[in-house]
Amino acid sequence: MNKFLDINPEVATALQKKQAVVALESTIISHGMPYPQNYETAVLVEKTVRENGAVPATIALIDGKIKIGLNDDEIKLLARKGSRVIKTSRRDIPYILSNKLTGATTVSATMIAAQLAEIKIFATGGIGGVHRDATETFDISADLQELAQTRVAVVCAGIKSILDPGLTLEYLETMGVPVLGYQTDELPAFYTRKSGFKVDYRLNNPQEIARLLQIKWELGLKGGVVIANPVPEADALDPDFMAQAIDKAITEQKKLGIKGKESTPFLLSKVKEFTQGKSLVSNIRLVLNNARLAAQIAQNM
Ligand code: PSU
Ligand code: MN
Repeated sequence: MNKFLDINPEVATALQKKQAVVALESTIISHGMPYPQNYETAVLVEKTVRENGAVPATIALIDGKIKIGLNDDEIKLLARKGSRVIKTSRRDIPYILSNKLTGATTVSATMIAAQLAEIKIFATGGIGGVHRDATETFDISADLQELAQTRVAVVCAGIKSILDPGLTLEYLETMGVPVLGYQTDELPAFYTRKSGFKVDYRLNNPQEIARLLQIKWELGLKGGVVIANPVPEADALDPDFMAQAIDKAITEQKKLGIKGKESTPFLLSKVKEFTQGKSLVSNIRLVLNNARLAAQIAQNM
């Protein structure tokens, strides 16, 4: 085992016995939601994974180790510290580990950790992507490069419209990353079930998804797969209402000159503010929905 990994006993046993394990990220806890909803959600997500027959493994960098499976105190610490914890993507990992800092893993860093631990399925809310105006700003999430090279499937609620879904799909196509729709032909847009873009393929059950993943990796094709799971109908928000909130958030971001790794957390918190917290409720529900599907896929691997 990699000497920087610290896998908790429950997860280690499940992996040895080839039981279902679902990786979970921690930037969604520290930077994606406010306290205490972030803590409550992290706990509920783990519970949902368990109820659906898999072992949850929330991942973070703590004391010079990549921790696979956090305990309650560790989750609470990330939740309370929020953005004072370091948002950790691929490029940040060596620095955080060498200085024994606390790092919350984004999709890219969580995928790296999951692959090291041989966990194949990962559930989150939203992945990073190509931002609007990326042709000027070059703001393309490291998550996309990770999906191109790391063998982990990511269950998410599609491409958030703080991003440019069309450009994100083009990028993923270039990088050879399949975008699958779970029981949908249309790419969902996180808070809403529709984006105006098609997924590459529609798959209707967890068994079919597991089979596709096995074939991809048995062939030796590197890289991941995006599994886009639409927010449940009852938790979806009105598209026009969301579009207005997102446009307002992006205008504010530009005005304040917010760039780099601060962009996504800033936009998420502004969207929450401009929707009077409605986006947060929807966000929590869709994450739970993704945890359920990820556990079902993991059981069929
Ligand atoms: N989208 C969300 N919530 C989040 C994130 C994205 O709805 O918490 C986080 C994830 O950790 C994702 C990261 O990997 O933001 C992407 O950041 P960036 O755009 O800076 O690559
Ligand atoms: Mn970025």
